[in-house]
Amino acid sequence: MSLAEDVREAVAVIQNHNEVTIISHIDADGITSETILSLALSRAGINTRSIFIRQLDPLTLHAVPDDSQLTIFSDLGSGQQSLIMEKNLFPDDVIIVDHHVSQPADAGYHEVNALTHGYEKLSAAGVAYMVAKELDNANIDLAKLAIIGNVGDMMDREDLCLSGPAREILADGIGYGNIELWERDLNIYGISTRPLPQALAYTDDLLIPGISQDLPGTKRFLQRLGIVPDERKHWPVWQDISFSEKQMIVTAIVEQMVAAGRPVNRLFADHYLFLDEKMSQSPLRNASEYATLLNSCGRWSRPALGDSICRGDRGGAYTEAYKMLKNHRNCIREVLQYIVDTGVSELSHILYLHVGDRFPDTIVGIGAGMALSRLNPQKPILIMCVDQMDPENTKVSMRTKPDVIAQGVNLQEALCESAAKYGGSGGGHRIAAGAFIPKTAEKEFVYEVNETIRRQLA
Ligand SMILES: [Mn+2]
Repeated sequence: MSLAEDVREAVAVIQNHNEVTIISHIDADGITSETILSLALSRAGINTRSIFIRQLDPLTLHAVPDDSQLTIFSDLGSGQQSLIMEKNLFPDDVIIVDHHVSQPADAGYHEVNALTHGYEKLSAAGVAYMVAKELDNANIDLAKLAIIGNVGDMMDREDLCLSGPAREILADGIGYGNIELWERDLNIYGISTRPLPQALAYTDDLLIPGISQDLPGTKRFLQRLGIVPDERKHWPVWQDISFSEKQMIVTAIVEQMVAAGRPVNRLFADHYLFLDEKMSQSPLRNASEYATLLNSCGRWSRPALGDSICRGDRGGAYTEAYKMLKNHRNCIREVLQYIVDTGVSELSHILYLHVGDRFPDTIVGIGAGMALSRLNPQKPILIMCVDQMDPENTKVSMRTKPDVIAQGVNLQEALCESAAKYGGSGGGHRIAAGAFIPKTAEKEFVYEVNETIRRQLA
């Protein structure tokens, strides 16, 4: 069966039910998946309730109800089908909407999984959107949320644009009129709210001589081009400067890169802007900052707040989510600074560090990903921290760069294989993955992962 056929089958099952429970993941992709599904279903007259979980495992299984007529798992579930079987749900009462590696069980649940069909660049929100659109074509207003989910899961990072089915969803949103595509614009993060010097200096995808990781240098660079802070000492943001100013900056950057013999292939990326959001200083104005705001809600145990934002609450929920975002950014900065200051240990094929219980385990991986550009981006980074749910366990996060993936590295496989050897479990994606292992296995585990990465590169 094709992905479209799986979508149609799922919709037929949904239409046989009038009560649905949606179990979804707490990150931006999980939150947007949940909002897309619950809005589309309620528009079709189906009652829904939603439950967010950090991951589906024996500890969270109790959150899955036994009484519901239909349970939809979104952005999780594909890899936990034998676990779901413990709930003794009827196969026709379970739908899995996911994009993680699938481990089908005998139960024969209805599974709609992008990855199973070879679409590596389509997240769960994209699959959820396909289900919503199949339910009713009028749901194309939800394409915006699907784009946020895809960007949140970094589906655009390797190619620096969305591709495949995600690109078709983008076309729906542009056609509907709430999305604007800025094609091949400068590849920086924070185009709506981040002061330009910070956006240029701290985008970790770029290595611009005299600019990257050099804030004073970046300010001098901008000043030389006549771009200066206003009378209140506020620097402009990328989205607000004029086209000619952008051209001037890009030309100067290209010149500096070429002079230094650096490749310019990662200098340009697509940006997705939302025309129905406030124009000035709103993190909801573009997809990647919107995704960060949702992640901050989820990572700090308020995923339902993110859902309210996705449903359009720009009052109390927004004020609160904005505070979460500020706090989230500060904490990630602390993790990043700690990793850079402390330094990492280096093995033949990975970098690693244990940060203890200094930081919430939900943001350590994000900080690690950002620290990578300031360390040795040629080697994947492995960060360990205490599992806050169970201090006898260690949470492991790994991050790497697209060019390392291109050489054959797969962090999801490396962590799953290695964790299984010590009675732990892992999951995630080739470029970013996580695992839980017994604390006692830490030392051996790090060497095991290093070996696995070495084999992958061989
Ligand atoms: Mn996802």
